[in-house]
Amino acid sequence: MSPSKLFEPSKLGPITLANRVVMAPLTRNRAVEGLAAGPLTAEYYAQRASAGLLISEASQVSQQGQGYQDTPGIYSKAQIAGWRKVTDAVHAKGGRIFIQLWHVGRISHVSLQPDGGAPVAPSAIAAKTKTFVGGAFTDVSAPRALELSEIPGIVAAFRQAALNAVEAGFDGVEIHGANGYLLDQFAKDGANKRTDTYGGGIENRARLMLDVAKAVSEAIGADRTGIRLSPVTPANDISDSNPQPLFDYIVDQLNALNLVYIHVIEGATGGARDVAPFDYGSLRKRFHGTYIANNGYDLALATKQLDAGAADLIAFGRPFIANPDLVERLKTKAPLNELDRATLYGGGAKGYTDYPTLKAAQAAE
Ligand code: 8OZ
Repeated sequence: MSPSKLFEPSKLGPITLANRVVMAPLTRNRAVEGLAAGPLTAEYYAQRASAGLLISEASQVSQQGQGYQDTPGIYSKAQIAGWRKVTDAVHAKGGRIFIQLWHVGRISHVSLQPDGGAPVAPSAIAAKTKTFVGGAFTDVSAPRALELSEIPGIVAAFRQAALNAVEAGFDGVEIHGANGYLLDQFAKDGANKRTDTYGGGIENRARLMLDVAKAVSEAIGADRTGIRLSPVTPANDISDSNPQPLFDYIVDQLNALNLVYIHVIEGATGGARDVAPFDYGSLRKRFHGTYIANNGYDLALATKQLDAGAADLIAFGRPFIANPDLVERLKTKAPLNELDRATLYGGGAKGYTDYPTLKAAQAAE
C-alpha cells in the first residue's frame, strides 16, 4: 500500500503545510494574568508543531465574548504579546498556526460579563447547558437579546481581533461559526426568533456570520480567513429545523468571499458522525477553497476521505491533547497515549505539556 495522502504537503492559500493533518481547536482554560496565553501555552503548541496546521483554542474577541473561566482573549495588548510568544515558538519549529476567533453569545455566565450583566444572544432564550466557571460546571445565565444597534460593534470586535491576530504573528484566523456559539445562534432557528433583518429567513439568520466573514477577510485577506461550521451538532442546545439549505446558502456566500477554508464538524461535536442526515458533499462541491473535515477521524477514515476527494485536510481533536507527536504516531501506526479527562479544563502542566512523545516513552523504557 502506498503511504496515506494524509502525510503529503498541501497548499493553504499562500502557505504550504507540511502535511494534511490539522490540530483542531481545543479549549484548555489555562490563560494566565489578563487572560493572556502564558509560557506553558507556547510550549504546548510548539510540542504539536509537526501538524500541518495548528488551530488555536477558541479565543474571545471581547470580554462580552467570553463564556468560560480562563480562556484566552485576543483584544488587549497583553493578550497580543502572549500570543506572539506562542506563534514564535510554533514558527521556530517550522509549524503554522491560525487562531480561532470566538464570541460565545448566550453560552456564558454573569460572573464573566462586563459589569456582571446578562450574556447577549439573538433572542432572550436561555440554552439548557452548562458552562465552566469558578472551577465547576454551572448553568449558563439567562441572556438578553442584542439590540440591532449593537450588531456593528460585534462585527467590529471580530475585525479588530483579526488585526490583532496578525500583529501577534498568526498565519491566519478561523472564525468560530460552530457549536452553538453566537454566530451559530444567529444562523439557527432554534435560538434566533428575531423579527429584524437578522432574523426570520435563511438570508437574515446567516447575515451576522457573513458580515463577520466579510469584515475579517477585508481586514486581513480572504486567503488568511477560514471558518468553522457545525451544521447538525446539538452542542450547547443549538438546533435548526432545516440545516441543509441554510448551510448550502452560507457556503455559497463564503465561496463568493473567497475564504481560504471551511472547517466542517461532521455530526455531533465530539460524538456520533451520523447524528442527523446531512449531505456534506454538497458543501464540499459548492466551496472552491480548502475543505477541512473534522469529527471522529482515524487514519483509515482520513485516508479514505482524502482518496475520495471528500476533504483536503483532516482535523483531529482529542487525540492531539494526549499525543503531541500525533503525526508521527499515525505515520508509523504507533499506539496512542490515552486522554486524561480530569486535566482537560484548567490546571497547569499536568495533562497539558507532560504527555510523552513516542521517542521520550522509548527512551524511558
Ligand atoms: C469544550 C469546552 C468549552 C468550549 C467548542 C469552544 O466546543 C468550544 C469548547 C469546547 O467549540
